[in-house]
Amino acid sequence: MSSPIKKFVRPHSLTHCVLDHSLIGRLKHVLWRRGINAERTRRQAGGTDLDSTARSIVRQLAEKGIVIGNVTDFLSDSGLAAFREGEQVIRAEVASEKVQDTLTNGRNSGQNKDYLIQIVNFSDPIDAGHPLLRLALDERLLKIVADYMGMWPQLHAISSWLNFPVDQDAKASQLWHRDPEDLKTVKVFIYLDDVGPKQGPFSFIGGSHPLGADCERLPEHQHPRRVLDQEMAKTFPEDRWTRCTGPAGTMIMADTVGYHRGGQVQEGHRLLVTFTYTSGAPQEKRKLAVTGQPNWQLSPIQDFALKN
Ligand SMILES: O=C(O)CCC(=O)C(=O)O
Ligand SMILES: [Fe+2]
Repeated sequence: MSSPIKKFVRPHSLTHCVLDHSLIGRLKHVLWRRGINAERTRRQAGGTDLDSTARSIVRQLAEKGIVIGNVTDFLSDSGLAAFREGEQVIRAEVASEKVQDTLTNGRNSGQNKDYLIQIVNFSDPIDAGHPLLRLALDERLLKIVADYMGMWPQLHAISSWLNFPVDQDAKASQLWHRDPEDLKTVKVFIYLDDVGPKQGPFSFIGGSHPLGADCERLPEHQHPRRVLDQEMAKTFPEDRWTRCTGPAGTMIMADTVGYHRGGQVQEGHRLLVTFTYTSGAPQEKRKLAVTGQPNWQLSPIQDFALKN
Protein backbone atom coordinates (compact mmCIF):
# COMPACT_ATOMS: atom_id res chain seq x y z
CA MET A 1 0.00 0.00 0.00
CA SER A 2 1.51 3.33 -0.99
CA SER A 3 -0.86 5.88 0.49
CA PRO A 4 -0.07 9.44 1.63
CA ILE A 5 -0.64 8.24 5.22
CA LYS A 6 1.96 5.53 4.79
CA LYS A 7 4.43 8.09 3.44
CA PHE A 8 3.70 10.35 6.41
CA VAL A 9 4.38 7.64 8.98
CA ARG A 10 7.52 6.25 7.35
CA PRO A 11 10.73 5.95 9.43
CA HIS A 12 13.49 8.45 8.75
CA SER A 13 16.48 6.26 9.38
CA LEU A 14 17.64 3.10 11.07
CA THR A 15 18.62 5.06 14.16
CA HIS A 16 15.45 7.07 14.77
CA CYS A 17 12.22 5.84 16.35
CA VAL A 18 9.04 7.15 14.71
CA LEU A 19 6.62 6.12 17.44
CA ASP A 20 7.84 8.38 20.23
CA HIS A 21 5.95 10.36 22.89
CA SER A 22 5.69 13.57 20.88
CA LEU A 23 2.37 14.70 19.51
CA ILE A 24 3.51 13.75 15.99
CA GLY A 25 4.69 10.36 17.25
CA ARG A 26 1.34 9.67 18.85
CA LEU A 27 -0.53 10.88 15.79
CA LYS A 28 1.52 8.53 13.62
CA HIS A 29 0.67 5.68 15.96
CA VAL A 30 -3.04 6.36 15.64
CA LEU A 31 -2.82 6.65 11.84
CA TRP A 32 -0.76 3.49 11.59
CA ARG A 33 -3.25 1.50 13.67
CA ARG A 34 -6.61 3.03 12.83
CA GLY A 35 -5.80 4.36 9.34
CA ILE A 36 -3.69 1.98 7.26
CA ASN A 37 -4.30 -1.05 9.51
CA ALA A 38 -7.91 -0.40 10.48
CA GLU A 39 -9.26 -3.90 9.91
CA ARG A 40 -6.41 -5.64 11.75
CA THR A 41 -6.80 -3.18 14.65
CA ARG A 42 -10.56 -3.72 14.75
CA ARG A 43 -10.04 -7.51 14.90
CA GLN A 44 -7.81 -7.14 17.95
CA ALA A 45 -10.01 -4.54 19.64
CA GLY A 46 -11.95 -7.06 21.72
CA GLY A 47 -8.67 -8.49 23.07
CA THR A 48 -7.77 -12.16 23.06
CA ASP A 49 -8.05 -14.98 25.56
CA LEU A 50 -4.51 -15.00 26.94
CA ASP A 51 -3.43 -16.99 29.99
CA SER A 52 -1.45 -15.29 32.76
CA THR A 53 2.00 -16.32 31.38
CA ALA A 54 1.13 -14.87 27.98
CA ARG A 55 -0.22 -11.68 29.56
CA SER A 56 2.99 -11.28 31.50
CA ILE A 57 5.01 -11.69 28.26
CA VAL A 58 2.96 -8.91 26.64
CA ARG A 59 3.46 -6.65 29.67
CA GLN A 60 7.24 -7.13 29.58
CA LEU A 61 7.31 -6.56 25.84
CA ALA A 62 5.43 -3.28 26.23
CA GLU A 63 7.66 -2.16 29.09
CA LYS A 64 11.12 -3.30 27.98
CA GLY A 65 10.68 -4.20 24.31
CA ILE A 66 12.16 -7.65 24.96
CA VAL A 67 11.25 -10.93 26.65
CA ILE A 68 13.53 -13.92 27.07
CA GLY A 69 12.26 -17.33 28.05
CA ASN A 70 11.96 -20.90 26.92
CA VAL A 71 9.96 -22.10 23.92
CA THR A 72 7.49 -23.62 26.37
CA ASP A 73 6.62 -20.14 27.70
CA PHE A 74 5.59 -18.84 24.28
CA LEU A 75 4.21 -21.78 22.30
CA SER A 76 1.13 -23.97 22.43
CA ASP A 77 1.54 -27.76 22.35
CA SER A 78 1.08 -27.85 18.58
CA GLY A 79 3.62 -25.03 18.21
CA LEU A 80 6.10 -27.05 20.26
CA ALA A 81 5.51 -30.10 18.08
CA ALA A 82 6.11 -27.97 14.96
CA PHE A 83 9.29 -26.62 16.57
CA ARG A 84 10.67 -30.13 17.14
CA GLU A 85 9.85 -31.14 13.58
CA GLY A 86 11.36 -27.92 12.18
CA GLU A 87 14.53 -28.48 14.18
CA GLN A 88 15.05 -31.88 12.49
CA VAL A 89 14.69 -30.30 9.04
CA ILE A 90 17.23 -27.59 9.94
CA ARG A 91 19.75 -30.02 11.41
CA ALA A 92 19.58 -32.16 8.27
CA GLU A 93 20.31 -29.06 6.18
CA VAL A 94 23.21 -28.02 8.44
CA ALA A 95 24.74 -31.47 7.94
CA SER A 96 24.55 -31.10 4.13
CA GLU A 97 27.73 -30.89 2.08
CA LYS A 98 26.89 -27.39 0.85
CA VAL A 99 26.69 -25.92 4.36
CA GLN A 100 29.67 -27.87 5.65
CA ASP A 101 31.78 -26.71 2.67
CA THR A 102 30.96 -23.06 3.38
CA LEU A 103 31.90 -23.56 7.02
CA THR A 104 35.20 -25.08 5.99
CA ASN A 105 35.89 -22.08 3.70
CA GLY A 106 35.47 -19.84 6.73
CA ARG A 107 33.43 -17.14 5.01
CA ASN A 108 30.18 -17.06 3.07
CA SER A 109 31.26 -14.98 0.13
CA GLY A 110 27.86 -15.39 -1.52
CA GLN A 111 26.24 -12.58 0.49
CA ASN A 112 26.72 -9.31 2.35
CA LYS A 113 26.35 -10.99 5.74
CA ASP A 114 29.36 -13.24 5.12
CA TYR A 115 29.36 -14.21 8.81
CA LEU A 116 26.29 -16.42 8.49
CA ILE A 117 24.74 -19.13 6.34
CA GLN A 118 21.02 -18.98 5.66
CA ILE A 119 19.80 -22.49 6.42
CA VAL A 120 16.25 -21.46 5.54
CA ASN A 121 16.61 -18.44 3.26
CA PHE A 122 13.98 -15.75 3.84
CA SER A 123 13.92 -14.87 0.15
CA ASP A 124 13.07 -18.44 -0.96
CA PRO A 125 9.40 -19.41 -1.11
CA ILE A 126 8.44 -21.74 1.73
CA ASP A 127 6.20 -24.74 1.28
CA ALA A 128 2.84 -24.49 3.06
CA GLY A 129 3.56 -27.85 4.70
CA HIS A 130 6.88 -26.72 6.20
CA PRO A 131 6.93 -27.15 10.01
CA LEU A 132 8.51 -23.69 10.44
CA LEU A 133 5.42 -22.12 8.84
CA ARG A 134 3.21 -24.02 11.29
CA LEU A 135 5.47 -22.82 14.10
CA ALA A 136 5.39 -19.17 12.97
CA LEU A 137 1.59 -19.38 12.79
CA ASP A 138 1.21 -20.86 16.28
CA GLU A 139 -1.97 -19.28 17.63
CA ARG A 140 -0.61 -18.56 21.08
CA LEU A 141 2.39 -16.82 19.56
CA LEU A 142 0.21 -14.80 17.18
CA LYS A 143 -2.09 -13.72 20.02
CA ILE A 144 0.88 -12.50 22.09
CA VAL A 145 2.23 -10.50 19.13
CA ALA A 146 -1.27 -9.15 18.39
CA ASP A 147 -1.80 -7.99 21.96
CA TYR A 148 1.52 -6.14 21.93
CA MET A 149 1.02 -4.58 18.47
CA GLY A 150 -2.61 -3.67 19.06
CA MET A 151 -3.60 -5.41 15.85
CA TRP A 152 -3.60 -8.82 14.22
CA PRO A 153 -0.07 -9.10 12.75
CA GLN A 154 1.23 -10.15 9.36
CA LEU A 155 3.94 -12.78 9.16
CA HIS A 156 6.70 -10.96 7.28
CA ALA A 157 9.58 -13.44 7.10
CA ILE A 158 10.79 -16.87 8.21
CA SER A 159 14.44 -17.74 8.35
CA SER A 160 17.08 -19.90 9.99
CA TRP A 161 20.77 -19.01 10.18
CA LEU A 162 24.04 -20.43 11.27
CA ASN A 163 26.47 -17.75 12.50
CA PHE A 164 30.15 -18.64 12.69
CA PRO A 165 33.41 -16.85 13.53
CA VAL A 166 34.87 -14.58 10.83
CA ASP A 167 38.14 -12.76 11.26
CA GLN A 168 36.95 -9.19 10.69
CA ASP A 169 35.40 -6.22 12.53
CA ALA A 170 31.70 -6.27 13.41
CA LYS A 171 29.49 -5.06 10.57
CA ALA A 172 25.85 -4.91 9.38
CA SER A 173 23.49 -6.48 11.97
CA GLN A 174 26.44 -7.17 14.28
CA LEU A 175 26.42 -3.41 15.04
CA TRP A 176 23.67 -1.56 16.95
CA HIS A 177 20.72 -0.54 14.77
CA ARG A 178 16.96 -0.22 14.58
CA ASP A 179 15.10 -2.46 12.11
CA PRO A 180 13.34 -0.84 9.16
CA GLU A 181 10.53 -3.31 8.43
CA ASP A 182 7.72 -1.39 10.16
CA LEU A 183 6.91 1.13 12.91
CA LYS A 184 6.62 -1.74 15.37
CA THR A 185 8.34 -4.96 14.34
CA VAL A 186 8.29 -8.08 16.44
CA LYS A 187 11.07 -10.57 15.87
CA VAL A 188 11.33 -13.99 17.42
CA PHE A 189 14.65 -15.80 17.77
CA ILE A 190 14.89 -19.40 18.95
CA TYR A 191 18.33 -20.77 19.73
CA LEU A 192 18.79 -24.38 18.65
CA ASP A 193 22.07 -24.73 20.57
CA ASP A 194 23.44 -23.15 23.74
CA VAL A 195 24.50 -19.52 23.26
CA GLY A 196 27.05 -18.08 25.68
CA PRO A 197 28.89 -14.73 25.59
CA LYS A 198 31.24 -16.00 22.86
CA GLN A 199 28.51 -17.24 20.52
CA GLY A 200 27.30 -13.78 19.50
CA PRO A 201 24.18 -13.46 21.66
CA PHE A 202 21.36 -11.24 20.45
CA SER A 203 21.66 -8.03 22.49
CA PHE A 204 19.11 -5.30 23.11
CA ILE A 205 18.72 -1.92 24.83
CA GLY A 206 15.62 -2.30 26.99
CA GLY A 207 13.26 0.68 26.77
CA SER A 208 14.55 1.91 23.38
CA HIS A 209 11.59 0.34 21.52
CA PRO A 210 8.62 2.30 20.08
CA LEU A 211 6.85 4.20 22.86
CA GLY A 212 9.33 2.78 25.36
CA ALA A 213 10.61 4.99 28.18
CA ASP A 214 13.89 5.66 26.32
CA CYS A 215 12.76 5.63 22.69
CA GLU A 216 13.76 9.28 22.28
CA ARG A 217 17.31 8.92 23.57
CA LEU A 218 19.48 8.79 20.46
CA PRO A 219 23.20 8.02 20.67
CA GLU A 220 25.46 10.07 18.44
CA HIS A 221 27.01 8.02 15.67
CA GLN A 222 29.22 8.43 12.58
CA HIS A 223 27.87 5.67 10.39
CA PRO A 224 24.54 6.66 8.79
CA ARG A 225 22.66 3.61 10.07
CA ARG A 226 24.79 1.85 12.68
CA VAL A 227 26.04 2.68 16.14
CA LEU A 228 29.38 1.43 17.47
CA ASP A 229 29.68 0.01 21.00
CA GLN A 230 31.71 2.97 22.25
CA GLU A 231 29.13 5.40 20.79
CA MET A 232 26.25 3.47 22.34
CA ALA A 233 27.96 3.33 25.75
CA LYS A 234 27.92 7.14 25.99
CA THR A 235 24.11 7.18 25.89
CA PHE A 236 23.28 3.71 27.23
CA PRO A 237 26.03 2.35 29.51
CA GLU A 238 26.87 -1.33 29.21
CA ASP A 239 24.80 -2.29 32.25
CA ARG A 240 21.75 -1.38 30.13
CA TRP A 241 22.67 -3.91 27.42
CA THR A 242 20.64 -7.10 27.68
CA ARG A 243 22.80 -9.91 26.32
CA CYS A 244 20.57 -12.85 25.54
CA THR A 245 22.63 -15.88 26.38
CA GLY A 246 20.84 -19.13 27.11
CA PRO A 247 20.59 -22.87 26.56
CA ALA A 248 19.15 -24.54 23.47
CA GLY A 249 15.42 -23.83 23.37
CA THR A 250 15.84 -20.23 24.55
CA MET A 251 13.29 -18.02 22.85
CA ILE A 252 13.57 -14.25 22.52
CA MET A 253 10.78 -11.95 21.47
CA ALA A 254 11.69 -8.31 20.85
CA ASP A 255 10.45 -5.21 19.11
CA THR A 256 13.56 -4.77 16.99
CA VAL A 257 12.76 -1.15 16.24
CA GLY A 258 14.53 -0.90 19.61
CA TYR A 259 18.35 -0.87 19.43
CA HIS A 260 19.84 -4.31 19.01
CA ARG A 261 22.72 -6.22 17.50
CA GLY A 262 24.14 -9.74 17.54
CA GLY A 263 25.72 -12.61 15.74
CA GLN A 264 29.40 -11.83 16.14
CA VAL A 265 30.57 -15.30 17.07
CA GLN A 266 34.05 -15.71 18.53
CA GLU A 267 33.96 -19.42 19.22
CA GLY A 268 31.75 -22.26 18.00
CA HIS A 269 28.57 -21.19 16.22
CA ARG A 270 25.03 -19.94 16.74
CA LEU A 271 22.12 -21.78 15.09
CA LEU A 272 18.71 -20.15 15.31
CA VAL A 273 15.25 -19.88 13.84
CA THR A 274 13.79 -16.42 13.38
CA PHE A 275 10.40 -14.96 12.44
CA THR A 276 9.37 -11.38 11.75
CA TYR A 277 5.88 -9.97 12.36
CA THR A 278 4.70 -6.58 11.12
CA SER A 279 1.46 -4.73 10.49
CA GLY A 280 -0.41 -5.39 7.25
CA ALA A 281 1.26 -2.34 5.68
CA PRO A 282 4.97 -2.75 6.39
CA GLN A 283 7.49 -0.14 5.29
CA GLU A 284 9.67 -2.80 3.70
CA LYS A 285 8.45 -5.25 1.10
CA ARG A 286 7.28 -8.46 2.69
CA LYS A 287 9.78 -11.29 2.21
CA LEU A 288 7.52 -14.26 2.89
CA ALA A 289 6.16 -16.20 -0.07
CA VAL A 290 4.24 -19.43 0.55
CA THR A 291 3.76 -22.12 -2.07
CA GLY A 292 0.54 -24.14 -1.86
CA GLN A 293 -2.08 -24.10 0.85
CA PRO A 294 -1.67 -25.25 4.47
CA ASN A 295 -3.23 -28.68 4.94
CA TRP A 296 -5.15 -27.57 8.01
CA GLN A 297 -8.00 -25.12 8.50
CA LEU A 298 -6.53 -21.71 9.27
CA SER A 299 -8.10 -19.86 12.19
CA PRO A 300 -9.00 -16.20 11.50
CA ILE A 301 -5.84 -14.82 13.19
CA GLN A 302 -3.67 -17.30 11.22
CA ASP A 303 -5.42 -16.31 8.04
CA PHE A 304 -4.63 -12.65 8.71
CA ALA A 305 -0.99 -13.53 9.44
CA LEU A 306 -0.68 -15.04 5.97
CA LYS A 307 -2.74 -12.70 3.85
CA ASN A 308 -1.62 -9.41 2.34
O1 LIG B 1 21.94 -11.74 14.66
C1 LIG B 1 21.43 -11.07 15.57
O2 LIG B 1 21.46 -11.40 16.76
C2 LIG B 1 20.73 -9.77 15.21
C3 LIG B 1 19.95 -9.92 13.95
C4 LIG B 1 19.20 -8.69 13.56
O3 LIG B 1 19.63 -7.59 13.71
C5 LIG B 1 17.87 -8.87 12.97
O4 LIG B 1 17.46 -10.00 12.71
O5 LIG B 1 17.20 -7.85 12.76
FE1 LIG C 1 18.11 -6.09 13.14
